[in-house]
Amino acid sequence: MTSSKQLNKISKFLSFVLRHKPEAIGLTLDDNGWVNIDNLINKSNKSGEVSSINRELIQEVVDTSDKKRFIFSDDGQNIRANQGHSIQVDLQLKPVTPPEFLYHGTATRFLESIVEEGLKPQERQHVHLSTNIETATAVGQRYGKPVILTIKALLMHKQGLVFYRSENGVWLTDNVPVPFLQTP
Ligand code: HQG
Repeated sequence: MTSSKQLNKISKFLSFVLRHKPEAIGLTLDDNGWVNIDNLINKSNKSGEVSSINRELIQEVVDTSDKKRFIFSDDGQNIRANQGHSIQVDLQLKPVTPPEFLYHGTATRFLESIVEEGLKPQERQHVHLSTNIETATAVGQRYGKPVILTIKALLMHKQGLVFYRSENGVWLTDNVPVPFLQTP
């Protein structure tokens, strides 16, 4: 068994490469965010950023990922991140109707700006929202004292704003204008 610390390190490395900077190890993602697994393994091992990655380890990371961050293609040859990209990829997600409310966890220090300009995707392709407050709290905690914003998602949808849900259940939208935000 690989230690959870080791798996976490590989997971973070895969997030970095598959969401943000494939070129850091000489990789290119295809238009839909996929990369060939053998190529990923070769380039990762040459990079010296992680020690001896192999298919079994990647499988273990995928299987144990609490948020199901990665997915294999049907033929098992390729892998991609399910969401969270800062680089331009087309995940071919279909618009879906959201529940009445969704949640976004952020840090209190961002609130002033958020209530003025709404939620923006910042470096990523979308604003990330969740159906549950626990997940939102954990996300917000990464940046400081967490605060949970309630998003009037169904109302946004009714007014023509589009929502997607990633393979791993994260809700995505382009931005959340101020009128649809509720602070605690
Ligand atoms: C904030 C995790 C000031 C926003 C989670 C957030 C997620 C503003 C930060 C995924 C703002 C961006 C994404 C505005 C937004 N003014 N601050 N107008 N609009 N912000 O990391 O949502 O564990 O890009 O509130 O599960 O925190 O990494 O987004 O605090 O799905 O797999 O700007 O990351 O997944 O931060 O997290 P991020 P996020 P993983």
